[in-house]
Amino acid sequence: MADKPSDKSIKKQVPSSERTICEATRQMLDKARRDGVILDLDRGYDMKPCPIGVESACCKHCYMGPCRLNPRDPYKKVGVCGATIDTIMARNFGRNVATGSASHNDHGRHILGLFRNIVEGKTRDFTIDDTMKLERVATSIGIETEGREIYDVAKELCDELEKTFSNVDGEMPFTKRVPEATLEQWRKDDIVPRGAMVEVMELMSRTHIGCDQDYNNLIKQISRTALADGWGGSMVATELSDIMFGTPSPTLAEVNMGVLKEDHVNIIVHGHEPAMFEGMLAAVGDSFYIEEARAKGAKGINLVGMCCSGAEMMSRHGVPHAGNFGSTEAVVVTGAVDAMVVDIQCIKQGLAEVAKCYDTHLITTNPRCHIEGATHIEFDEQDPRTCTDQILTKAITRYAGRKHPVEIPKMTQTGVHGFTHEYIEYMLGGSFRGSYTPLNENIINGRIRGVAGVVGCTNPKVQQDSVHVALVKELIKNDVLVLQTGCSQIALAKAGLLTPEAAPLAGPGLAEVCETVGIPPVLGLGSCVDNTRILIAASAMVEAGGLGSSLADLPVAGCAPEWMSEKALAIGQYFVASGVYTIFGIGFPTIKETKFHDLLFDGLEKQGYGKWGTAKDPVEIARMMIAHIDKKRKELGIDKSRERVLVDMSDRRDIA
Ligand code: SF4
Ligand code: MSK
Repeated sequence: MADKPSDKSIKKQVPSSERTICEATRQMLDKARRDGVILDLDRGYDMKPCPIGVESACCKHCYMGPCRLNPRDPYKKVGVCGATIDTIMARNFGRNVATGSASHNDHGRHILGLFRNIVEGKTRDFTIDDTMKLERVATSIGIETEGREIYDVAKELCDELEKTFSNVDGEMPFTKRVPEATLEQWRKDDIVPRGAMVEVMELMSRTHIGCDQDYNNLIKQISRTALADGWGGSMVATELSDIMFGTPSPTLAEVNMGVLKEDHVNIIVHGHEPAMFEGMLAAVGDSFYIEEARAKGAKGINLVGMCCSGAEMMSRHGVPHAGNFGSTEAVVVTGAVDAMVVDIQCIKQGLAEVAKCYDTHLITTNPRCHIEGATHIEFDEQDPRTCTDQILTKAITRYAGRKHPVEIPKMTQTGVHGFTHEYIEYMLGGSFRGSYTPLNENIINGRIRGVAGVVGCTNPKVQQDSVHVALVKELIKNDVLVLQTGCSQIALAKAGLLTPEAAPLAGPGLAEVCETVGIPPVLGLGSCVDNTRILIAASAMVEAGGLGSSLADLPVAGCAPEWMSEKALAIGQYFVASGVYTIFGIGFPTIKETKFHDLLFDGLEKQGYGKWGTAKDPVEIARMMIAHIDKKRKELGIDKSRERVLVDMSDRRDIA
């Protein structure tokens, strides 16, 4: 029996099946309740958020306040300083975006630091894995590669990408990948990101009391800071991780809690940066520790991932995945987790309490993320084994002395993961004529209605995974090809939609393409930082021709139906500023019929950008996304082609 947490309790509880559609998580929630352990899924139901905060109608940017405005009559009152509801909402939104952008840029800067250490020969435990990708990325930002030594190119790439963070003027290196018409619009409005540090700094400065108090002006710096994430730090993180650890290609992987093994030492890695996980992957193959584990009665050491670094390692190496953000506390309740090892972002502090209840080692490894009550063993990329060896020793010792009965939900789903923008190009065009033209042609001829990015977190405000799954089913049924990342991808993988066998769930046109090419109707592209793969794929669609000249012309839409983080808001804003209609479920931190809300949900589109949308019901969200895709098809003059639905043999040959 688990040790009960001391004086914590919850007032309201509903049947576990109402908290999640993930059967494994539901089983563990029931067990936690029996064990007297409180999980986030119950805390989330019990918590009643402040209604003023939910609508972003409060300000605590100075201590003349905090000031609360009336969300039902937002123009009746202003803050002590005179700030209006539009200023207050814009500043709050701006600071959310600044934090999200800072998180991804901090991640990207750290990845760049590792890359520099490799280039300068300061670390021997990591290397350059994908030289072809290195050359491709270097070429994309104008670095000459012909006839040069690979480390010479890498050094120049490193110096160039450093500007992503340190530039104080000019344009970020990866903006060279933005379609010309989109980039011109950014130049016209003076929102091309310069360097991430200056963008975040300026946004924080402009949101100080008594500074930028016109939401129309603030939105420009908000967009610039968000673009510094998508076309900056996040893109650096994804591209350099591919270069160092290998560019993913489709691979079969197992998902869900059944990947844990009762007779093995189980180690879960959860977080966002791949370096520590790569270090663990190398260490668990060490015969010394395998023998140690066997000497303690285990059959071996089982390394699995969770959340986004799990999604990344699954895409790249096929490492099994135990579940998304909504299951990270629940998985500990199995009693089978000997160590949960974490790095940065989306790691609930509640894990410390749950881990204590089941004697699981919760181990923090990153100097930027300690957790009170966890053991900190710092991971040093120049000496990874000092950290990973201690983790292995602790996990093996915990296995040998397991005190709690083990109950592992016997559920796994096998799916195809590891799609990239490079692979989409290859799979549709073949190795000799790799191109996005076949994708565009299938959109133009109407077999594929459009493309949707469905991404983001899970949030205990709604039944875990339910909105993701219902939304994606509705989209593919209507011939919309779905690209996925992050915790959303794991939700759909658990629901069995990341297999080619899911093609019959798609509409007739999309199903034809999937069956001919041999792909699922839902393509998993990795972690939340890998949303940049969607940006690059969309840019390639513009370049391939026939679908307009800017990203805003494409028949595409995005959604984060169960979002919860500030990173999600930064991602949403970089998609909107790039030209994409982006819908958030759960709710949105603005008040309807205010000027700032109208700007985000309508005005930006009139200026030539994308726009925000919000709805809670998955079918309603799908309807909004499809209506937007159809609107773009009409503007492109390709709306008539969808009238042809029958596909004959010659059509089939054309699909591939
Ligand atoms: Fe109130 Fe203005 Fe201070 Fe905000 S900045 S807390 S609205 S006085
Ligand atoms: S981990 S930001 S819950 S996707 Fe990237 Fe998942 Fe959202 Fe965190």
